[in-house]
Amino acid sequence: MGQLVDGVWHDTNTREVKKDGQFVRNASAFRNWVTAQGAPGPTGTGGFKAEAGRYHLYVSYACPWAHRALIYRSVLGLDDAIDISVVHPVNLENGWEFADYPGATPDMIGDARYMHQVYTKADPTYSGKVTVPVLWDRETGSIVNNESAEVIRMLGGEAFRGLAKTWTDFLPEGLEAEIDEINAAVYRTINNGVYRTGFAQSQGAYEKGVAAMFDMFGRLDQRLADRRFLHGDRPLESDWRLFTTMIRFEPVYYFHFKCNIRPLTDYPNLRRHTRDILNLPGVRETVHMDHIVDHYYLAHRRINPYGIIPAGAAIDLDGPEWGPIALQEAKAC
Ligand SMILES: N[C@@H](CCC(=O)N[C@@H](CS)C(=O)NCC(=O)O)C(=O)O
Repeated sequence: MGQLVDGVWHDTNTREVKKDGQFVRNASAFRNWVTAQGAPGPTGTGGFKAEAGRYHLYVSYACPWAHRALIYRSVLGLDDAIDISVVHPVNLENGWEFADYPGATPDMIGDARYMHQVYTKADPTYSGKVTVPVLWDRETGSIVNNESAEVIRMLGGEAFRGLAKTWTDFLPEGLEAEIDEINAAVYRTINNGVYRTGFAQSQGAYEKGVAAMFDMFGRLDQRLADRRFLHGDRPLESDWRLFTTMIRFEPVYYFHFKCNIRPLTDYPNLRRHTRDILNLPGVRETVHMDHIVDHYYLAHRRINPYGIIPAGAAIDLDGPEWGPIALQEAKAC
């Protein structure tokens, strides 16, 4: 995982570890907003009017942050309005790459071989990480935004409402504060918590991360005991944000990031929530387990140097006994 420095790619590790071994994620760099008439949004500059066919999403099917944007595009019916390019799941010394892999695509906008070339097209002197998702604007030939939390607020907001075939409000008035509060706690302990745990470089930082995560699992499991989704009977923004991490938990984070204080089966309501979301219209087709498993186990060479994929990572998402296949086989013995 390298980075760009003044527009030049360097295969050096990004510095996101503090002295005490704690992983701290850097903020995303492009923060403009697409709005109904092109007026400036909460951050960045204006000029990005919502129009069908104008915007493009660069994603990895492996990535939980990009998965948020893919889910909004699919569930809201924005697939005709916004097209996508999908990178190869295994990002090594050149970062994300457009290369042959089932489901991956070439760069559908330009002819970039690497995602870092998309960033330097937007800003030839860009310095920083080269991440997905990226919301690209064909008209200005630049990146609108590369922060998934904001990309989904745009896709689910008023700007794209007229372009969405099956628009639903995932951020209803009156619930914004509650949603923001849950989002922040889930981000800290779970969405980013799995990385904080997995990329920790000290025992203390790891233990802090994993304890906070499982404490949150307990709280969410309780919250979901008497309601189907986090805020009631239909999924809202915080449900989607929780889902993209939880669907990766059993195949990946449990083993790879050592998030293993207890199995997820000890949190039946939380696990049921993940499964319920998976079965909602438009969701299953956004989940590509081959990309997910190959990305984490084959690309993170610092924490899995030989690229061994644990046997328990094979998950049956479609059968009635949803869950790790090895566990089902063990039960059957
Ligand atoms: N805060 C960003 C994070 C995006 C992110 O870190 N994406 C990962 C993939 S899961 C990435 O592209 N990493 C490449 C790198 O760090 O070099 C967001 O939510 O959009």
